[in-house]
Amino acid sequence: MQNKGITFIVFLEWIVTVHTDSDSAKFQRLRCDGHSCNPPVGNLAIGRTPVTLTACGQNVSELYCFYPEVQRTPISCSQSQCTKCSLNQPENSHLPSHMTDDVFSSPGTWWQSAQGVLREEIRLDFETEFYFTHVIMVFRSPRPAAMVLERSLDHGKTWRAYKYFATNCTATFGLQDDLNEEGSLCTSRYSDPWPCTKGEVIFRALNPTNRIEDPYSPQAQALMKITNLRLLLLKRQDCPCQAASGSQEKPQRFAYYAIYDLIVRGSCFCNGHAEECEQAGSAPGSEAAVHGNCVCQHNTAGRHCEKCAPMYNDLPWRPGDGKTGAPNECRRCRCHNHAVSCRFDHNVWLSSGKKSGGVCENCQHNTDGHRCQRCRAGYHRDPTEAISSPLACKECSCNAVGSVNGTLNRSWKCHPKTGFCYCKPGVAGPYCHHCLRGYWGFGENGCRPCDCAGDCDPDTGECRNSNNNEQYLNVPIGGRIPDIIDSPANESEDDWKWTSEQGFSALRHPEKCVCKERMLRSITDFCQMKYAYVIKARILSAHDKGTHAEVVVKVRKILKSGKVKIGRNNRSIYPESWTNRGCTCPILNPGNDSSHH
Ligand SMILES: *[C@@H]1O[C@H](CO)[C@@H](O)[C@H](O)[C@H]1NC(C)=O
Ligand SMILES: *[C@@H]1O[C@H](CO)[C@@H](O)[C@H](O)[C@H]1NC(C)=O
Ligand SMILES: *[C@@H]1O[C@H](CO)[C@@H](O)[C@H](O)[C@H]1NC(C)=O
Ligand SMILES: *[C@@H]1O[C@H](CO)[C@@H](O)[C@H](O)[C@H]1NC(C)=O
Ligand SMILES: *[C@@H]1O[C@H](CO)[C@@H](O)[C@H](O)[C@H]1NC(C)=O
Ligand SMILES: *[C@@H]1O[C@H](CO)[C@@H](O)[C@H](O)[C@H]1NC(C)=O
Ligand SMILES: *[C@@H]1O[C@H](CO)[C@@H](O)[C@H](O)[C@H]1NC(C)=O
Ligand SMILES: [Ca+2]
Repeated sequence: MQNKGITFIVFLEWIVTVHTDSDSAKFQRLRCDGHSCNPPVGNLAIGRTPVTLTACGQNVSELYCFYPEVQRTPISCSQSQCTKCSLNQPENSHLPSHMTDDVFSSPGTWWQSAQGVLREEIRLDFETEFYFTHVIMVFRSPRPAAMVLERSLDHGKTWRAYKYFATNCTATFGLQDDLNEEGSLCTSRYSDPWPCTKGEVIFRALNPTNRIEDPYSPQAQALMKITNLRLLLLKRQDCPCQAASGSQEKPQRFAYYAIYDLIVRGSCFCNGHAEECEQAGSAPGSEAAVHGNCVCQHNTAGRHCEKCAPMYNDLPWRPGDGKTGAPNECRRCRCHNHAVSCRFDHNVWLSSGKKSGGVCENCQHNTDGHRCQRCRAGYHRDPTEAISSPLACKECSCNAVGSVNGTLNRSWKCHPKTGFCYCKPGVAGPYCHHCLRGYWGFGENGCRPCDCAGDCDPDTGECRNSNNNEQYLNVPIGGRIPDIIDSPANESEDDWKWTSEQGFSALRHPEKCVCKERMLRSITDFCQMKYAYVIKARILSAHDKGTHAEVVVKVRKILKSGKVKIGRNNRSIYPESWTNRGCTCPILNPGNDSSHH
């Protein structure tokens, strides 16, 4: 009584759930929400026609005989009956499709082989992979004395046996009988000639001897995934009544295989990422059929949700965990609205400490990088636009005469973050369009240093004496050799917003300039470069003049000399411009012996 009550409640619940849910897609999503999920199990054979080698009456109509009643005891054999079969007469045809029609709406239909066949084959081909759980067959003829149930995972190229069936496993297949040895590949359980009709054969892919906890684990898949199922009928056997009753009919008229029903239970295969499937390609359109194309959830894609959706490859794909219920969803890549797909890159994944492996594909809007997080060469961030804006990157606008390509990356026209151009020697300004203070003669080779300690006319080079009372800042002794480093883009920050045409001094605006140390190499390296002057000098002092530095040195050795004669005495020098990236920085370690150009 108690049990019946529970069954009734469960049934009622099911009815209520199904009927109150108007939006089935929403319902599906809820079921999959935060959980691994899978489509319901159904009869895979419905709507799919098995292939057999023969059918009764395929050429000419055949007369055949049978025992009509289910025989439980050998003593009570009924009288055999005889009738004819013909494929040309619908009422007398017994087609392969009669095995898989609906047991309830079309009861009592069956497939029958041609008479006298020794070997038959019943094959069920699926358009894609399915998860097979068990098969039930109901024979009309006596069950075969020997047969094999096989499956293929490669659309019929190779086959593996699920189970051997024989009246005597050792004699027929050389295998142990699973009645004697649990888990054996062969059984005699379903090979008895009794009953002579309506004898069943049942096989389960998952039985108590091969327990599997996670139905999506590789072992479970190896066992349950199929693209084809076939039954090889290898040996007929007669109904014992034939001999017992001394039938008058020719034995040949009983010599065939016949099957009422072939029920293949299983489900669409979705790796734990779908609750619903739809028709796959040329597959059967029947409403009752189990369809093969998963309606993927958890940001997965593919017929079997076997990969992540195009924009969701930040983590490696994994199947849902049927044991713990973990959905193992695919995670969206961060591409800042500049890409529609990403791929998973194992090296990126490893270098991120297994946190993120997504690499955006085909970054649009002149962006670049794994996450489309920076501007591509020739473009720079527009600080007034958000990184996710299509206008986030602006084309570099550099003076063609005064600028060169980047030094850190030859393909850069301007700094990708600031937009500052890379200037030729002696040239300054964010677009490299004028001479640095203390330099003159803007042209193809940049600007030349003034032939005087102070400033000079930028066009004529004529010295000015107006800088005598200018304030000098002392460069700290032992300071680091500064440069702008190519810091990783930080798209969350609108850094460096200055608009001034002036470059900035690292001393006066330490927050605007990022500096890094750079070792000066051997003096002979400088001699091989294109520099006009190479001297070895002792630095006496250095002064920050805002746009450039003035360094007073004692010249010790002249290795290469240009137009202007350099004596071995105290002298002011003006190192090459560093304003080309927005900052000017002293480059020497004052007080130390250094080489300089
Ligand atoms: C039916 O006819 C085909 C060719 O016409 C022949 O190969 C086949 O053996 C015949 N089958 C039977 C059961 O007679
Ligand atoms: C099965 O066949 C083997 C050898 O052919 C025989 O020894 C054995 O007795 C048979 N078993 C049964 C149950 O008939
Ligand atoms: C230079 O930049 C381009 C584009 O931003 C990049 O593909 C390339 O790898 C960079 N080269 C080096 C040496 O950093
Ligand atoms: C500067 O960059 C452009 C475009 O990338 C390239 O064609 C040119 O050869 C580069 N020049 C130098 C000197 O590297
Ligand atoms: C990026 O900027 C934010 C906000 O200023 C800061 O918290 C974060 O540490 C920065 N990240 C990097 C890699 O510099
Ligand atoms: C060079 O400068 C040093 C330090 O300022 C000074 O002691 C020295 O006399 C100067 N020598 C010449 C030749 O001016
Ligand atoms: C000169 O520079 C070298 C290398 O950086 C350093 O080891 C040495 O101490 C410096 N000498 C003086 C006098 O600062
Ligand atoms: Ca049937």
